[in-house]
Amino acid sequence: MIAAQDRKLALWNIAVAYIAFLIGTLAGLLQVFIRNDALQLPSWLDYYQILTAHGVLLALIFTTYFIFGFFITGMSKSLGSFGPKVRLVAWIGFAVTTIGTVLATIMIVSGKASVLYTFYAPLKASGWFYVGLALFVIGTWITSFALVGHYIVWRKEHKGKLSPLFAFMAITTIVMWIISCLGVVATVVFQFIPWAFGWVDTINVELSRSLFWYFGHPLVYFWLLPAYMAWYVVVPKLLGTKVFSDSLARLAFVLFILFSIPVGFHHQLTEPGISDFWKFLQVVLTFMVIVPSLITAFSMFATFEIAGRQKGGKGLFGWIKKLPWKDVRFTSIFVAMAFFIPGGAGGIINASFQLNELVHNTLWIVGHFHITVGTPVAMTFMGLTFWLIPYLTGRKFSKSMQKLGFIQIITWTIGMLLMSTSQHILGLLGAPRRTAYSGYNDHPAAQGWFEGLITNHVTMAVGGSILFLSAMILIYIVVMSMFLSPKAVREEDFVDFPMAESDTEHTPKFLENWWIWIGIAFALIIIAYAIPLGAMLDYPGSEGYKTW
Ligand code: HAS
Repeated sequence: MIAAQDRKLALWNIAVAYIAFLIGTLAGLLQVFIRNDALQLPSWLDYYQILTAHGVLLALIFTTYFIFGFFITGMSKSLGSFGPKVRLVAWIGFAVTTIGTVLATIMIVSGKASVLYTFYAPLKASGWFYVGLALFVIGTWITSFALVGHYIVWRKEHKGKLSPLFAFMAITTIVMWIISCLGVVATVVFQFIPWAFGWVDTINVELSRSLFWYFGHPLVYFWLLPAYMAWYVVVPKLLGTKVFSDSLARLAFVLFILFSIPVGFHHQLTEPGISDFWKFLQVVLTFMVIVPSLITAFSMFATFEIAGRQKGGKGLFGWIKKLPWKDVRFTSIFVAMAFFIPGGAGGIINASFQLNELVHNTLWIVGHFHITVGTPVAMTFMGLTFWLIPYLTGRKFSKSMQKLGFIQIITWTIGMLLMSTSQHILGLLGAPRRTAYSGYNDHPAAQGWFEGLITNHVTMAVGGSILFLSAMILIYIVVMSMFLSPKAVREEDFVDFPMAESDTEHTPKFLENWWIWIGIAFALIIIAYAIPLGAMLDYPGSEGYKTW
């Protein structure tokens, strides 16, 4: 069990994550009904307001707080309890992040920032929304520095040793996060804030979008890597085996530092302000960032097979039956992984220069992010929640909770299959994304989007409603595990942090030489970005628009 003060810190982070989850999923439910033309909002509430709340609260706030709750617990478990200074800095980080979150949320709720989570210029929100965003990012940096400080102390005390795999992976994710946030901080502080407060008249749109996507793509790996940490470190323990290969796991993570950042242009392939050469280069680098995910898929299959065979599984596939299907902590994560097979394939389609033309501004992309961040990541976090909160509160995770956990992941799976499949197909049929109403005054092309079983906005709404039901079951489990479930008293009732052993005997030491990886990462960033961003500095600016 980790120190009580560290548990408190982690629990506060997880609590804020789930408050954001609750409001964010409610916004999601309203959205699918509006897009289905089944709901008219009152005049004081705007579709884009809800869409912004949904994106910001789920994609940014829920994920970030949950990730830090998980990191704090795992770092304290694997490296030992935090010292008083580390704890203080982590609390300051939490406070600054939360001030930023509250400020940005107030601006969204009061209708002053309906600019979606990508806040593309020249849409112009209240300056305080951008101040909130800046504080949010700076707060996460402060918490990150606390965790890095804890890691540095450990390394000084264990000279020449490789750090535990969990800590290594957390630091890799943090390094990637800090480097990538430089882009969003630059655009928010130097472009958006002066413009939104009226200190300058115009904003350089192409530059702001490029700086956003310099951050926006590694952002998706900031969500994914903690899920991968669970796959590499937690899953083998649940299967009763070791990490398949410590070196391969570390290699996959450092490849994310190198290749996750210089690829942001693949979100801007349809924009005229960037020349084809730079788009092509970044598309090639995008295909490099697929490699560590393929390494992860390989490692997972190997882990499953080894564990199944150790338990007596015979023949080509006999080991599958030996996996612990009745353990919701495992099954939830397995389903999450399975979703990432089509999710990743969709990403490869998006990144293919020509195919992107077909899917870019359509519901296909919405389908893509629901089967990447919305399931592989979110469902892994759900699988972690089932034991992480009881571990931190010292409460039981009873058999009835386990059953409820199964109902929750089954409903999430069904809801997501219905919703994301119809989103993908509707996207191919031309249904746009980021739009409030999809009926288009009964235009024949739009009417087709209300026909067919899967190619139908109604299917999407049914899926969305099932997802909302699932989210409420999860909230019930969270509240029970935080406050109401009976305290564990007997030894066997205590829920532990499942952290698998990892053999570092053959792991090359250079994998933990950060200067090599940070150095190469910056070299790649300069190659991919210096010239095109430099050219953008001369682009004319635009006035702001408030379209809502
Ligand atoms: Fe993406 C757009 C390309 C991964 C999220 N992406 C988005 C947006 C979001 C997002 C939110 O190139 C929308 C942004 C917006 O608002 O405009 N994406 C990729 C590529 C990958 C990728 C190449 N995306 C993700 C992940 C996300 C995420 C991860 C969130 C967590 N994406 C794009 C592109 C766009 C884009 C373009 C812009 C589109 C546009 O035009 O706007 C790759 O990282 C994917 C690699 C993954 C794999 C899969 C490996 C499979 C594994 C599972 C193994 C399973 C096991 C279980 C072991 C190669 C590891 C076995 C079970 C059985 C049942 C057999």
